[in-house]
Amino acid sequence: MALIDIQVPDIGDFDEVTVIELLVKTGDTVKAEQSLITVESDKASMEIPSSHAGVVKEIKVKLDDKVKQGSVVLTLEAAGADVAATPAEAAMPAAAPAPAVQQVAAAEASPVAAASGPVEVHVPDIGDFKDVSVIEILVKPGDSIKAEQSLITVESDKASMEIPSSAAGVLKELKVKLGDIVNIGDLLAILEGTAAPVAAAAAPVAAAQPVAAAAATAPVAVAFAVAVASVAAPAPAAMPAHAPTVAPSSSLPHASPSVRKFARELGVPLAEVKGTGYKGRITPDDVQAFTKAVMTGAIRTEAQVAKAPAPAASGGGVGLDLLPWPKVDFSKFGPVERQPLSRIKKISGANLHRNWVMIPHVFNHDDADITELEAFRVQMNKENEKSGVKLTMLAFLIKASVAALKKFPQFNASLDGDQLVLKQYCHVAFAADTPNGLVVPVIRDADKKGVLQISQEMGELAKKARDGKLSPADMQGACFTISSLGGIGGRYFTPIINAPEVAILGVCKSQIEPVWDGKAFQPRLILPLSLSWDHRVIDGAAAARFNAYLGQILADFRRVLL
Ligand code: CAO
Repeated sequence: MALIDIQVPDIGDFDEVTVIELLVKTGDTVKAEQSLITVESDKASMEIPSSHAGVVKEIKVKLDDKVKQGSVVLTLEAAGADVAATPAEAAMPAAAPAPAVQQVAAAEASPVAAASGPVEVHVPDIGDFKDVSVIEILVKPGDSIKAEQSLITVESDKASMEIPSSAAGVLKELKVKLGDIVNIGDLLAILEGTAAPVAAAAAPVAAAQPVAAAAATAPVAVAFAVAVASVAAPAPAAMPAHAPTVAPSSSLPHASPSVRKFARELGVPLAEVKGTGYKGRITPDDVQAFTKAVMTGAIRTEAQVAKAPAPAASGGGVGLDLLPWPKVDFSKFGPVERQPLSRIKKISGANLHRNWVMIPHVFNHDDADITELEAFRVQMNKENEKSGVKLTMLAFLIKASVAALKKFPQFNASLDGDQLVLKQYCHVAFAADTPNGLVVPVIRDADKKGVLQISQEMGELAKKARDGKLSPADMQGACFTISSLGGIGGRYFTPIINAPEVAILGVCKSQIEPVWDGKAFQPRLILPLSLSWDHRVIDGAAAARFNAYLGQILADFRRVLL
């Protein structure tokens, strides 16, 4: 093991850059090429990689330090073989002279550049970098552009940089879009030139002028960004030979290239992320926290807000315009334990939430007299005790619902845009409570099955549900759902419609109640029914008729035959 100093390699034209992020800490094991710190100038940020693999012994820089080529970043305890193979000095070669010409973007040398007509702006020399992607567009057609104003941001895997305009004028046309891959000389934009290109750009820099010389006369902020990422490569030429102007304030959020990449992979709009890092820089944790907040609905991205209808409070529409979800540290009030939601709960929760928010639910409550039906069920179960199949009240309810669905076809339907899809089949689902959450298996073609067969299939499906063995096919295609809490208790409740169905029947515990028969109160077994229905499809009168009909069938099942 040998201790070696990892130094800042050639960073092009830059004298000094600021350390804005420490990406490793003492004791960390780093790989060769792993980024150690992020440095930043006014127009670019880049990560400084390690030239060796090893363990970080001591970090020699801190946030806000100014560093330049040769500054020691940290001391590394490197493996012997690594040291021998790539001595520190060799791994980060000093700046080689610029490999070739200090190139000027094609248009800058072109005669049109000085005219007041259209001016082409090309990607200037971006050093050794090829195929960098456009990650931000900073201007739009119609904008008045100053010379040197940044037009786009491009990014390689370790550096991001802004590409400035070589001329002033009004932006007529942008020739690149987000995600495009660009290289030196590519046409970026067309300006309606109102002024000559900046002086330095107008005069092409002499061929074979070394970077150092160019830097002395025309340092460009982005130059260093491309210089360091490639350890083995010779130092690249500087960026465009524009004379330096006061850098326009960048609208770019402060984040290192790796954080930008991370955000892009997740689709996070960095401009909306609040940075908690040093001087407001966006850290990977900030991106993660933002993603979590959007996913939990605590915040909405600007794009989501733009898509949503105007908030009701502003009188413009019906957007929910909700407050963020309260963030409470419950442990302040007493001990707590956190449990992750089960997969089923997460999936069903998201579906229930959508259905609750998107469907205008209305609820009808009614009672069915099931005195005779229950007596029949109990009698049948006694007679068929040995068959192994128990007739359940829920199976009768499914059969009764089928009859009601046939009589009121708009209940056996789904909305598809502005069309109602009326189904000619009749699959009925039932909610089943399982240790992992609620699932909704389906009895297919319930209209073609007897109550006994429905009972048997329900038993099998309920067991599969409890064992977590339901297949997606077991839970698809339902026309109508029944949620029975009858075995548990309660009077009425308001179940959430299982979209894209248009109604759901909730059933609670039956009990003996005194019912007036015109002469006296009679003890009758009364089953409470709760029907939730989608008011976009069903009217209140139809819902009341559906419930009443259901009640009649349950009171006298012979009606099913009619
Ligand atoms: N009133 C009174 N008692 C009832 C009843 C009712 N409406 N329905 C069932 N029961 C009684 C039965 O008679 C049976 O009693 P015994 O054990 O004494 O015979 C007991 O409750 C269990 O009934 P069951 O075996 O017929 O089961 P079930 O059909 O009621 O329920 C299933 C099956 C899978 C639906 C149930 O296990 C379940 O998961 N229910 C919860 C559904 C749920 O969570 N819904 C809420 C979703 S939110 O929309």
